[in-house]
Amino acid sequence: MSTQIKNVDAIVVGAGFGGLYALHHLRDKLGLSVRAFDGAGGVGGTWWYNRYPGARVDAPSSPFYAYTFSDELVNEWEWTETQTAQADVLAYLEHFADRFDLTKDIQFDTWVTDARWDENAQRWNVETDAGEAVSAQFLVCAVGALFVANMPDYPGIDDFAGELYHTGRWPHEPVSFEGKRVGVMGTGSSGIQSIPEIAKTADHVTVFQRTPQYSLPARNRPLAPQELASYRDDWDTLRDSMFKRGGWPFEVMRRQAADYTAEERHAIYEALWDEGGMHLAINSFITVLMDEAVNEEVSEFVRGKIRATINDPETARKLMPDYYFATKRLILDNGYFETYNRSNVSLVDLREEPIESFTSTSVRTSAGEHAIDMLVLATGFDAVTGSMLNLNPQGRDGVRLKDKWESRFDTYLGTTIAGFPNLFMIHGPTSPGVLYTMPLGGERTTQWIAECIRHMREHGLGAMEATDDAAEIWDREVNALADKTLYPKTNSWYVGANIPGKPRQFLAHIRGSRYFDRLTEIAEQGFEGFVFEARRAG
Ligand code: N01
Repeated sequence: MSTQIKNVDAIVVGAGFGGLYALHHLRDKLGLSVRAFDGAGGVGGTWWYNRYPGARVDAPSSPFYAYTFSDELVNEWEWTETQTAQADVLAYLEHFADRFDLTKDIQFDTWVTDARWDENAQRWNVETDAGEAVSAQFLVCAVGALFVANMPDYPGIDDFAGELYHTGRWPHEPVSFEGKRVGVMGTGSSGIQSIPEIAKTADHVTVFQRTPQYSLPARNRPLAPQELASYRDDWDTLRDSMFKRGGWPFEVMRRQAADYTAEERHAIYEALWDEGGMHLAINSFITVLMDEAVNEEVSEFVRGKIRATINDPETARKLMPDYYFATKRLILDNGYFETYNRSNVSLVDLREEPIESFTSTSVRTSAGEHAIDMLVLATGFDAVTGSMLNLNPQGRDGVRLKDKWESRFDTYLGTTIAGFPNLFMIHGPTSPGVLYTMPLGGERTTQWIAECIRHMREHGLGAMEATDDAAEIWDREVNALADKTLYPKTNSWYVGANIPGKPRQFLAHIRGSRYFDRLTEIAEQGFEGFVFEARRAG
């Protein structure tokens, strides 16, 4: 057990994009003493774990899926592709940690096992699985929105004796598919990115699909040096646009579908499809995520593209998505649908042929037995809330987060929780988190947290806490925004529908730029919605 308590100003949990920046900013810009912990063996967070074949940023990335605050960093890092591969993102984060001398303040391979608020001392007491005790005035949770693996619970799955991997916990050693019959369960981003890669060398791939997906062509390509140079030359303007436009610098078309003929609309969809990336979703028509008829037209356009790609009509039928286009997290692929034309790939539709059990060598469905040597679970995560609940901090009056969040994930501004003073979350529930550019979101959230801390220090304050009223109003506001869209109507991880028993709640703020303006206003106007306690002596 721990013997000596180490005191620092702030503890950061997590060393991914958010945690690394928090450590840098709070330590080097605000002058705090900071200790960071991560259960992984190195920096990177999600990029340390998700090293499955084909893993790439599932958004238009280079050079925008990166930190924006340092011109030097922007100018010195050579991005090579438009859709950055996992190894390159990880190398970038390792470079970032070296460049800003961060690793000396991070303890890797260390899990925070407990975090308790001490009301008298106005501090967080943290314990780790290394037997240490650390105390800090501030606890910054950068624990990752997509971290806690969702492991399916089919009868007999533990009896499966072949190789078993989850894409979100991929081994660091090479995994060979050669000569193997591989089952892949799950067709979200991880499944759709990995299936074409696995199929290149596996003897056979059987895809177990529960929900067919809309996936758009990523059109990944090398990033020409002159293209990167032009981004750098124009960096100030681009960064400004990222701030104004939901995290990406691209101009969004604000056109209405009704102003165009059916033929013109179709030509628009074709052009956006050819352009690739997320353009069809964000640049077709302004109401695509609100108007069922517009959404259905785009949905049908994508279904047509899938039909035209797949040779076997029966496979094409099983691949037809039937939820509102873009209301699950959009997927960008590199040859996913084409992969079904290979002779070594077959598709099992779990809605027609549910899984009944596993044996040591096979998956048994209602229609028969599928022999496999390896099972790849691309079944996703207990998203947005899972890792905070894992940490399960204990706030005021001994209340644990698991109890506080039993039926609703209430926060104030997605960064703080009533009853948990001086605790801040990066990408918490009801922040724009997963709908925004995550590195930039992490930067802006951290800068706001730093403003809170600066304010407290300047005014001799010991504790800052959201009020219940503010949290309630915030919850209503975030929901009202989401309810104007089709998002909440779809069963997705955005609403927690992928985890049996999880309370249904839309977990993201859908207007990133408005959200960050609001954070700024709240700081400028004296932190409305928070109560402060004076700093106690001692
Ligand atoms: O997980 P998902 P993911 N039986 O939840 C199915 C980010 N990401 O890891 O749709 C059978 O999207 C489930 O079916 P259904 C990105 O934001 C980023 O792919 O729930 N199937 C679905 O098909 C992404 O959105 C990057 O019906 C089961 C799949 O498994 C998020 O992470 C890369 C099942 C899970 O899809 C999550 O993506 C990858 C069961 N019991 C991911 N349970 C990069 O940027 C679940 N499924 C690198």
